[in-house]
Amino acid sequence: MFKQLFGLGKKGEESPNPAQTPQADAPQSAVQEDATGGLQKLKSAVSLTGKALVGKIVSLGHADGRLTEDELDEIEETLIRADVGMDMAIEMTEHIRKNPTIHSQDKLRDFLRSEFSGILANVPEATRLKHQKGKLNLYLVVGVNGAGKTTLIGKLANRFRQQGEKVIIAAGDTFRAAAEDQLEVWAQRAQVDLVRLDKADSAAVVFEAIAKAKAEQADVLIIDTAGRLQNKFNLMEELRKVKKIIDREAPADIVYESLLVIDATTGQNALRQAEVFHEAVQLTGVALTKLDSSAKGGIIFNIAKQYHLPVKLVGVGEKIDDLRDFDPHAFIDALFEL
Ligand SMILES: Nc1nc2c(ncn2[C@@H]2O[C@H](COP(=O)(O)OP(=O)(O)OP(=O)(O)O)[C@@H](O)[C@H]2O)c(=O)[nH]1
Ligand SMILES: [Mg+2]
Repeated sequence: MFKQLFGLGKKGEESPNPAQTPQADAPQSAVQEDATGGLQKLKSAVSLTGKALVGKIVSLGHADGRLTEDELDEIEETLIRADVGMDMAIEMTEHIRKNPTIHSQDKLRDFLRSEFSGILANVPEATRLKHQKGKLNLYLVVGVNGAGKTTLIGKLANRFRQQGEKVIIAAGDTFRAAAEDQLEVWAQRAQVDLVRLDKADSAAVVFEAIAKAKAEQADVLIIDTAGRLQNKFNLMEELRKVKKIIDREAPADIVYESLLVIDATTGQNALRQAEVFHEAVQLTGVALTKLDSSAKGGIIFNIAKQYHLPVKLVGVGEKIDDLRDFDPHAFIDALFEL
């Protein structure tokens, strides 16, 4: 089911030259292949989780004989710490406890690999970010403050612009004074158009942005939103309004995604927000950021198992090229490559 490899953006430093022209022969798909530098970056991002999760558990395996109760407890704790979720941690440890034939290092590794692969294979939707040439591709980006929304938008905008697409980003976070300026910096870096309206609410910004996207036949519109308002109720009300404007104003045949941005370093806590956001905007997927600085990448299994939401994008650094499409196989390979 999951055939594609991580689609890798071009590897390199942030573009130092804003006047750089887009590559005329860039691939048309949302996914770019680059099997060298890009994959290396992913591997090093996943390696923190790999060592803390797979490395730790496998190291407890025995050449012969059974795991002790203390060692089994340590396996359970390791799974919990990596944020795979309490239920999964208990279930997996129980399975290991009952099956002494898998208490060797090799067998433990095989068991973990097949469990983790199975969980990701069960996510119902394809993991690839939806994208279609010739249509308006609209991405609404939501998540708690500091999760990495604005950065993700900059990276994504840059990727599509490099592929020769017309991209507009909309400063829908009108609550925090500096938010629009921050998005403006990203618009310049990515060399894309920005819609910002000072002293307006986000629904008005989104209205304007959709009107511009239609008038200019844009290929991509990405909408930034606030991570915090006066309170959670107001935030969700605002997001609902934004969603209503999209439903009303966008062309009927748009390609649409509502992406929840989750900070991999805060793991489990951020995940609890998923339901609230889902209720407001009907999420279609997750972008997991800061994988490069987290040993809690096990959250990916938790998201898949509990929320049945596909992880579509992974942030592996702060730079403009540090974005990867999520591919379960490549993620598992990286996780087990120690
Ligand atoms: N290491 C690392 N840092 C990241 C990544 N993505 C974002 N960041 C950093 O996380 C911090 C917060 O990112 P923002 O994009 O401002 O987050 P936000 O969700 O827009 O925050 P609010 O606007 O406050 O709601 C910044 O310092 C980013 O550089 C990533 O993939 N890896
Ligand atoms: Mg922001």
